Amino acid sequence: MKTTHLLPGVPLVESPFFNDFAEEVWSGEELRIARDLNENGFAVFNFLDSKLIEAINQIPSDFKDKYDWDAWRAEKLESLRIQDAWQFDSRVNSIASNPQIISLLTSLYGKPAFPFQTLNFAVSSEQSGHSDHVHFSSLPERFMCGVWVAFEDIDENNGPLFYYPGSHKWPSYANEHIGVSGFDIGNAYGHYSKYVDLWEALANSHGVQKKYFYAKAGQGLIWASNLVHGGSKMLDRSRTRWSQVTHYFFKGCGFTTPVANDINQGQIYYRDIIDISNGSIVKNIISGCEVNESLVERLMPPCISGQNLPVDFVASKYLELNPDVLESNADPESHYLNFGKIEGRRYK
Ligand SMILES: O=C(O)CCC(=O)C(=O)O
Repeated sequence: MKTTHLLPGVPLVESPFFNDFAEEVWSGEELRIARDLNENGFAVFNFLDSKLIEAINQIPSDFKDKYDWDAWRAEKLESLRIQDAWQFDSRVNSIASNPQIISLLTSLYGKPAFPFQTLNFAVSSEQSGHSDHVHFSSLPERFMCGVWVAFEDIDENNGPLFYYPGSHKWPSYANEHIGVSGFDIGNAYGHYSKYVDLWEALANSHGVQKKYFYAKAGQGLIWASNLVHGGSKMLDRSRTRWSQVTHYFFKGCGFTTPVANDINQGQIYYRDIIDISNGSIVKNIISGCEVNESLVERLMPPCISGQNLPVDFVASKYLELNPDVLESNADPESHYLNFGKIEGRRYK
């Protein structure tokens, strides 16, 4: 019996029936990638893009003055990254919108893939182990993935990407599991560290060893939305670790930020999401039915929407300290509350 149609709300690569249909659906390199994603939650591949060599050779020199190296060297800044450089750099956009990657992801997940966010790193993010699921997720869940590509060779000294193989199979825990209600979210946004503790404890309890990706320039890695991964410390701070990550969603889903949701109390923050490849807004659609407009981009809780900004927060200073936010034309206050606060960005 064909089983592919039984769970349209589960990505094909994460289907419980994966082994029944994998060889019928994919072959060759696609089958190898599908198997790696299914078993380990990540797959390594050679990223072939006409603009990649150009990006590898030119982005470091073109972008280097956009980062605050002094603050980073003084350890006042956790990382050096530019969010959504696709808006002003065609090479970043071309890597994000690579047609082979979009078609590969579409085939692996069974819904049309589209890129919605880029991050260009000059050094490792030094982010602790995390699942992207809490930052941006789909409804139904798991229709999200990251595609990371190295712009230079990476070893243990310049902050390799790390991951816990198989962690994508753990439940995708959300606020209701860690005992956080809409009330807690509305009063403080300090619960993110509970997730970090949880992921670390899960890795210990499952006895899963952290693995490192010592990538060569031009190698890419796809990670599943719930794979616990992060960026290692830059042991040699005189070096760089140029890389780009693009996050993808899939059409025919809702797009949300679970860390701000209290689903059981009807608090779900659906987002307007832009398809980088053509600049259009992708509708929130669940099981073929469009999510009511009045639910999309509703106000976030006070701590996220602006009322609980730190008293000494000055928008112009935040933009000065975070040039990538300035470049992206994002609203500084909502950027800080939605991302900067969790990421530990400087505002003074
Ligand atoms: O490149 C890195 O250091 C990690 C990036 C990452 O974890 C992410 O974008 O979710």
